[in-house]
Amino acid sequence: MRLTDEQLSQFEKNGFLLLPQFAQAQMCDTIRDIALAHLKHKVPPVETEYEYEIKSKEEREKTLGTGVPHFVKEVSVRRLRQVYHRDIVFREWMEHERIRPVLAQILGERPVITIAHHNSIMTKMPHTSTQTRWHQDFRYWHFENDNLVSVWLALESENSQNGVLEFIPGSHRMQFTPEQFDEKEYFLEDVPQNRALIESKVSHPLQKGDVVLFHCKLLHRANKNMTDTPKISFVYTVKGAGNHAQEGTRSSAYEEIPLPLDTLP
Ligand SMILES: O=C(O)CCC(=O)C(=O)O
Repeated sequence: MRLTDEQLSQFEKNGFLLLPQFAQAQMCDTIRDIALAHLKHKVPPVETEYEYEIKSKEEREKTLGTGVPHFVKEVSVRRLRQVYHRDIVFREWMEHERIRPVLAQILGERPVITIAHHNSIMTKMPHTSTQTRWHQDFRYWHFENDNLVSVWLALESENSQNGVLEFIPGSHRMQFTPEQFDEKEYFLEDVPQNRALIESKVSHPLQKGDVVLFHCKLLHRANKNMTDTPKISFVYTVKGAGNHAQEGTRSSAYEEIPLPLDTLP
């Protein structure tokens, strides 16, 4: 598949692009079944609600990806990390021939999967999940430039009740000051200039098989899950091949997987 010029302009302008009914339902069901088994057994590496909500940014960077922390049995898993190596079904989706040309077009160069960051099954569990506050993924990552895009795949319905993603269109191209963020790099909701911007937020309910591409600087958030059913999604990030991770940072600490370049972007 190739994106139209209009779709590329939409991504450039808004910082995200919805691709309805992009992935086959059967593949989504298989991914979900495998993910549920890994979640049930808390197969490491995982991120827990505890790590996400309580710990400081520095503490979180230290524990992520190192295995199961001692407290993990009692707390809810928020995400399964490093899913590329967990199962061939996960790998096949990330390398799928339908998505590869789209990613090359969006990035304008050869796409490379980063294992260091979003390479995850993301959950919102009933009763235990928390909201994800407004943030830009790029603030937590360390790359030479911002040519990175995340690929979100809905494995079932996602809506305002179970924590669908919300975006601030165009925020990936805006300049912000440090005062607009708290010490954990969340975009403050009680600063007047932020409040005005947050009013422009949008969200699109998703169905199984829908894909959302979003830029690494786009401000986004998600509510907690207020239903009785887990919400499970797949998210992974690709970068342009010419965009290198900074040495000595977590972004450079994991393998990268270049995708085949089928046609010139
Ligand atoms: O909690 C969610 O579903 C949103 C995930 C997210 O924003 C992120 O992982 O960057």
